[in-house]
Amino acid sequence: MKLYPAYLDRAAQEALLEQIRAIVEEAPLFTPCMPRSGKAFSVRMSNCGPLGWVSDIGGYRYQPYHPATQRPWPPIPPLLLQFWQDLSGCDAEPEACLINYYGPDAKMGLHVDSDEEDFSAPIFSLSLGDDARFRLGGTTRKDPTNSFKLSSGDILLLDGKDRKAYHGIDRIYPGTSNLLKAPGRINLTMRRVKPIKG
Ligand code: MD3
Ligand code: FE
Repeated sequence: MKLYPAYLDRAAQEALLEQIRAIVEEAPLFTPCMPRSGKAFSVRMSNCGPLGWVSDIGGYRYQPYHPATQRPWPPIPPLLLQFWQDLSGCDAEPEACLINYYGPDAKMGLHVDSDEEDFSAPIFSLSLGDDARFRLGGTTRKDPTNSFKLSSGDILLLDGKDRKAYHGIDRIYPGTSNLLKAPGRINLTMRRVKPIKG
């Protein structure tokens, strides 16, 4: 894991946020639910890029279109792809950028990201808005965990053994940032989905 605290200054955060606002106008936030049980997530989501991650009663998967509008996801902003190029050490581009929106009470339980077909590329995470408590464990649920705060403008790269580690968001600290118009947090997570050829 590599943490780049405050990688984006305030001006860059504001510029990126404007681009994310345009994306969620085209591809509105939806409320995913758990496979089988149908229990709603507290986090709302959208995506950009050729593939987007969705979860509904039928399962978790990547698909090229929005589950409600059926339209293709908007492209990943060039600024984000530039950050990926500068930091990821991966020549291939990510196909998916998941946009997670946390209201003040939202959280995300411990899980592993395992719906991708490629695990050699790192996962790239960028935080905007209120601080969050992030928890990272090992490759089994029983492994000990560490937690630390993620703040607006921070970038986190998950590579090596952390790529398949359990992780989650315990809570949001509402009112710790004034970047968004209301309390809450946005996390952008770029992933390589398809195997890298060559
Ligand atoms: C550690 N999102 O969307 S980002 C997710 O802040 C997700 O919204 C959290 O977990 C969020 O799946 C955490 C940081 C992150 C992303 C992927 C990871 C940490 C990770 C994959 C493996 C290990
Ligand atoms: Fe995850």
